[in-house]
Amino acid sequence: MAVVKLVVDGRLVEVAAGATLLDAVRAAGLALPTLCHDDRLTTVASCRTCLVDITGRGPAAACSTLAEDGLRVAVEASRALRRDALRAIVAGLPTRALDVPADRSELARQCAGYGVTAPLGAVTPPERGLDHSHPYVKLDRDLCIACGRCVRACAEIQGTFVLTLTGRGAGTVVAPGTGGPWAESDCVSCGACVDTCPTGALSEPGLLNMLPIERQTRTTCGYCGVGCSLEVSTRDNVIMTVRPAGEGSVNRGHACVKGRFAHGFLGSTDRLTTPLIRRNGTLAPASWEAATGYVAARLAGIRDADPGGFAVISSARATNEENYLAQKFARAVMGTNNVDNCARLCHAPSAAGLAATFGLGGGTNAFDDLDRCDVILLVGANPTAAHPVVGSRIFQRVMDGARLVVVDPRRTFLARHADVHLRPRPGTNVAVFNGLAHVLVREGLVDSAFLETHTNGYDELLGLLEDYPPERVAEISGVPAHDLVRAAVMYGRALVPAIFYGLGVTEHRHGTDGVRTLSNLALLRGAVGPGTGGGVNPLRGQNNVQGASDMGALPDLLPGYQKILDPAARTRCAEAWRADVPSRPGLRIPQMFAAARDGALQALWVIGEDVLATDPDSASVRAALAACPLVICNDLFLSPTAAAADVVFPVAAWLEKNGTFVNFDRRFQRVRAAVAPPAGVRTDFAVLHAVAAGMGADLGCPTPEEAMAECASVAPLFGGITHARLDRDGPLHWPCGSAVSPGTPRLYQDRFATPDGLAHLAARPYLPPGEQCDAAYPYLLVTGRRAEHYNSGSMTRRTDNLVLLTDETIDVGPGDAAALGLHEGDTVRLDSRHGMAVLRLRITDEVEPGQVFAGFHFPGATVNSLTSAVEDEVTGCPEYKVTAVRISAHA
Ligand SMILES: Nc1nc2c(c(=O)[nH]1)N[C@H]1C(S)=C(S)[C@@H](COP(=O)(O)OP(=O)(O)OC[C@H]3O[C@@H](n4cnc5c(=O)[nH]c(N)nc54)[C@H](O)[C@@H]3O)O[C@H]1N2
Ligand SMILES: Nc1nc2c(c(=O)[nH]1)N[C@H]1C(S)=C(S)[C@@H](COP(=O)(O)OP(=O)(O)OC[C@H]3O[C@@H](n4cnc5c(=O)[nH]c(N)nc54)[C@H](O)[C@@H]3O)O[C@H]1N2
Ligand code: SF4
Ligand code: SF4
Ligand SMILES: [Mo]
Repeated sequence: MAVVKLVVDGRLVEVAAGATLLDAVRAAGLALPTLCHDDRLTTVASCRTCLVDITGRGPAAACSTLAEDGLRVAVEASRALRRDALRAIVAGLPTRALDVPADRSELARQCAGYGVTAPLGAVTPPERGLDHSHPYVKLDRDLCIACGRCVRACAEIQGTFVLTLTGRGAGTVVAPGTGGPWAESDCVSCGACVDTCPTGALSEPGLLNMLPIERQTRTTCGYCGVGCSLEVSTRDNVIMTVRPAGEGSVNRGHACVKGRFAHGFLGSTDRLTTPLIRRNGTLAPASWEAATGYVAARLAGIRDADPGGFAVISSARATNEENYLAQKFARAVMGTNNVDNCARLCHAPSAAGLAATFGLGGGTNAFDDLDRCDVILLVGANPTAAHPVVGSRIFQRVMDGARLVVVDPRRTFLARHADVHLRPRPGTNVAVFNGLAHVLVREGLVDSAFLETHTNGYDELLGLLEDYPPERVAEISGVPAHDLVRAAVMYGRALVPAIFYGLGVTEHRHGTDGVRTLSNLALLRGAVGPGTGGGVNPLRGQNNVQGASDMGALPDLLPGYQKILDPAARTRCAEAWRADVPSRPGLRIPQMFAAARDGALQALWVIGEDVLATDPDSASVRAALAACPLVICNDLFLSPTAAAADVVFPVAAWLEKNGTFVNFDRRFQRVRAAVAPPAGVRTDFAVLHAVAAGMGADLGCPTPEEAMAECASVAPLFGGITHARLDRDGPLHWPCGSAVSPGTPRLYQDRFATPDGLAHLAARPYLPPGEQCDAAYPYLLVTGRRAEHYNSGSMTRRTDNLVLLTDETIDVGPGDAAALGLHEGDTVRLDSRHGMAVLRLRITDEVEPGQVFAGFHFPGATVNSLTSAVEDEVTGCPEYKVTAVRISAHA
């Protein structure tokens, strides 16, 4: 790379060609005020606070002047230039601008450094007032210096284009482009504008924000699988702000409304703070000793009589260390493999499908590989709502010229910006993927050398693909043949194509076939592993769903995906645990419920999953809980599931505990307690230990750090992962087999991880979904996510996110609504073959005629009483995406 040499305050510095004087000044170890500049944003050079003196040329704005060979730049000697610029800015502001705590205002900080004070006898400028309409983003117009950073952050980081600068001259101020109050704009509450604001004109609510920060804790977001690094500021054990961490983090200084703002649930008045035991039919407070003692005694009886009578659903919301302990409790203390986690409801087909195709059950590439991609194939995922930081990055890539193909029955935000949008009838993915593969072959867009060297199964696949010409695929899926061809050619001709996908692929009767036939496309194109492409990347859901599975909270797999049927793996664990490891695979979540209904399950421990709200066909789940003699539930709140339990343990949330999570691109990251849990509340980790101790068993590893170390000792995939290393070096991608391994952001660079080193193409035919519409149930209901709320909503509904979205709606197209004689806002009743729900009608063109969409974030709306028990034939993942319903006005 070409370098430029120049002199800064007498020191010779070298910077890359194209660097600015600001870069050169920083390279010399010096700093400048940069009030209108943010490295992530377009440069405007309007504030003049970064002026430096170039010998022979005079003053120049460092942020916008290119470094050139031989320049001599004076920084110290030019302080007066910058002080004058700061003075000019301060002169136009009310004096309180300098009272904003320095840790929240770059202006206050720089003025302190340059000795700039509020001018004596300053005339307070005319007041422009506040906009406090929005629950999370507060605007004090009088502190606005019209630097425009917020406007650019909203456009260039978030991609929402809400803001603009209005007015003239000194009266210029930021405002939502719509002109009305902030709350009525399209703002998605990502916080990017607040984070970049250099004066505190934009801030978050809370009186504490008038005070300096007391403590900062770097942790990992506990909502979705992106795993954003967050910097949590606290005072007196209360959270002041949560801000995204910058360089080096997966989120690169961005976050979303959940991780950034939705922490108010921690202090919710209905937080559980004491264990509960059911006595005479009602849950009554009990001491920790009584509750753990009671559970230990009951479980000891089951262990001695019939270990298979116990099952545990471990939590993808909890840490790796807690999941490790939960599966160890099931196996080593209770003697059963009946342990599972919500990956079953979500990406179990990804784990199974990706492992069968490539060898390992995780996504193939690091998220950063997106930067190299020229074509993105986004399938059955709505990251704008569900993984907002990913949604923004994909959108920014598209604005930078990458092509986008979206496969989704709904017209999502990214679908509106796609080059091609394929809208298959829900449940017909396999036909569409086979159709795309057919076109790749027909158009000669396959990488024959890659197929020859790195795959098997090609001939069989070719035979199958003959049955999937675009015209036939159009009949099955409703996707026009010419659109299918355009999409295939776009993907096929890309230099670096990447596939990102979500639950629209997995939550189907043939979800694993969907993952496998989608993976075929990357293989045909040689765009994964030893090829050059962006691979196949599931947008895994929960903060730690990857980790819960990695830790072996699965009925057939030990930590690190070692098969329970493998005697060597069992021996390795048995030696570390000093206990036998049962050899018979255990029950999956749906099988646990079935066993309960059959009277075969004596105790079910549900750690952090609201099965009554989020598992399908709620009526049958309720029957299972009712039939099970002992239901134990760990939760923060009295969720519907906790309310139906016999013992409830009140537990700590992610902001209150220590450990690690694994995010969607296989990154181990540290979780650190920012605040202490409320009095009376313990961690899942402590609860598991206490119950084991009550049974006379020792789970070992008394701290999360030791649990991770023990896991590393039994699971070769994670052999090099320790808390100490994560603290020192930052995140590590698995596989990371030893203390010297740097981790593996991109999998399969030499060969695939299957026994023969080859990737296995899958010849899987299209088979119809489990649910079908008929005259009695004519509409097809798809369920999925809303940006403002998270799964059961237990946390987000206890924050001001509830102001942003107050209830659940059923989304219906304008034509269907008219045909039904229904209007926006009407209360409507949905009936399926399994149950009924009552929702408010929202009319939108996002859904196709004949299809309707609902979230499932408000348990009171009982959306999951509608969904069926149909499941993926390989993994048991529910068919949440296809339910036949009838719609009528609510009486
Ligand atoms: N705000 C928010 N974020 C979340 C969550 C949340 O509840 N709220 N939950 C987290 C969790 S646990 C998960 S797993 C992820 C899920 O993240 P996503 O997978 O993005 O979530 P969904 O909205 O369930 O489904 C994605 C899309 O699949 C489409 N789809 C439905 N059927 C089909 C089909 O047959 N074919 C195709 N191609 N597409 C189809 C739907 O229209 C929908 O737009 O989100 C995580 N992030
Ligand atoms: N109709 C429909 N239903 C779905 C889906 C769909 O697309 N459509 N998606 C499915 C998917 S992908 C998923 S992942 C599931 C998610 O379903 P759940 O896992 O049930 O949902 P959550 O709300 O994430 O969390 C469950 C509970 O964990 C508690 N909790 C949070 N943190 C902790 C913790 O650290 N420890 C403990 N012990 N508890 C904690 C919360 O308060 C909450 O009550 O929903 C599934 N349900
Ligand atoms: S919070 Fe995000 S979406 Fe809203 S105005 Fe600020 S940058 Fe834009
Ligand atoms: S994108 Fe996901 S991980 Fe990042 S802040 Fe939002 S919820 Fe948290
Ligand atoms: Mo999920």
